Amino acid sequence: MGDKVKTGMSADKIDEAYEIAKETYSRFGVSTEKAIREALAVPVSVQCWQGDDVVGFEGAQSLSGGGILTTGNYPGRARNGEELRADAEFMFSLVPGKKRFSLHAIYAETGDKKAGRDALEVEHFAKWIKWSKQKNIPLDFNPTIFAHPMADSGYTLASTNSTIRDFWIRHTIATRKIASAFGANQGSPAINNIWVADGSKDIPADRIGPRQRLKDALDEILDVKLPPGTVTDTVESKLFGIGSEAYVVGSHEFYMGYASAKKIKICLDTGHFHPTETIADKISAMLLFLPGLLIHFSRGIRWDSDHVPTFSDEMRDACREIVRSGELSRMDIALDYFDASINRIAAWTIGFRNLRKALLEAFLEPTRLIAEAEKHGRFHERLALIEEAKSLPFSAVWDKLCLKAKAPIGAEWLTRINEYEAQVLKKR
Ligand code: RNT
Ligand code: ZN
Repeated sequence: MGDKVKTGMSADKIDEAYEIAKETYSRFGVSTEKAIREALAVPVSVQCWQGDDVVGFEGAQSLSGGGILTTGNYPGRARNGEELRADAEFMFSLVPGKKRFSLHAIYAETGDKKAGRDALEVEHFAKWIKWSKQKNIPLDFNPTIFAHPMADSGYTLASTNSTIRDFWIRHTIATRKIASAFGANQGSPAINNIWVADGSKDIPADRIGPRQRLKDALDEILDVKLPPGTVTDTVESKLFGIGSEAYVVGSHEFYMGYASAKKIKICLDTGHFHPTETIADKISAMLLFLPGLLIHFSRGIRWDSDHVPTFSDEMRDACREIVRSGELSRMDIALDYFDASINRIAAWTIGFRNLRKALLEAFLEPTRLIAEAEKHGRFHERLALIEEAKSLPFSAVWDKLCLKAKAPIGAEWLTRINEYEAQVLKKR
């Protein structure tokens, strides 16, 4: 590494800057104390798959299929449960606020015996459950309906082949049961997020048939009754994937209809829409018709490329809408990306810290004053306040949040990453 980032700003200095910021915000009617408390309390579910490039523990060497792709071969990929848990634990020490951890079915640890995806049981996740208890980090879950011979045709739950369709129905029911066991164990429901890559590379003749089959399969899966309050079912739409450029069965409109009819939550992934389409404005519209939303924060560059999300207008707008809606309790916030070309723990940390920052910024917005101006038709005031808010001393409050949460201040965490890289990752 070249010049080191100067670290170790003293707590005194942070407090000094914070006191000034606190006063500035209070002139806009905002309590920084409350904003810090609220921002830290929002659980952020971290995707385990950034740690190993979505490979999993079934013996695969790389991710294949499903219309998603990791590129890069930065050294240090976690190769088993022990390494992935150790890396995640280290990452958790670098990021402030409440955490959850999201697993995929391919992260089952079945020991010497192989278990088919349709035969997975909660015992295959015993190590994860034990770890989650020890660390007090609740788990979320995902069926893995890709990277498998039964997914090679490009169709799974929407397949015309009933052997294939039934296999994935059994798999997804199994994952709901596992998620439900997580939920019963941890005192908060575990999400089971259903995403299927089904679709067609080129223009299909039949668009409605696969959608009918997907609907029927989902009904079969979701009609299995599980103990109430243990699992949150979500369905994730997509616009296109690699190999499904022309048609995706589980499109936004499909799931919008399905989820509102079925009264389940939808997952909005920021990378799953047209390149200029963002999700912020969808939140309030969808909340009126659905029990809630799961957000996957990702970053597409030109396509759904799953880069590390930056502290972008897109992310900040979405967080503002999440907070402004006053419906946080109906929302689940998660990260979903996988970059194999950079230090994976840094990738996790950057995305997480950005998201926590954007949440803090949303809680710090002088929303009351802005809404007041709007109510009275004083739109120049509304615009002026929105613009003023952008240059309030946000970073002083962010530093204070990190201090409170005992997370590294500023870029201090980079030094720790470099040490971990030298001591652990490079030796793999
Ligand atoms: C893929 C979806 C999905 C996956 C994970 C690995 O485009 O976003 O959420 O990223 O299931
Ligand atoms: Zn996603």
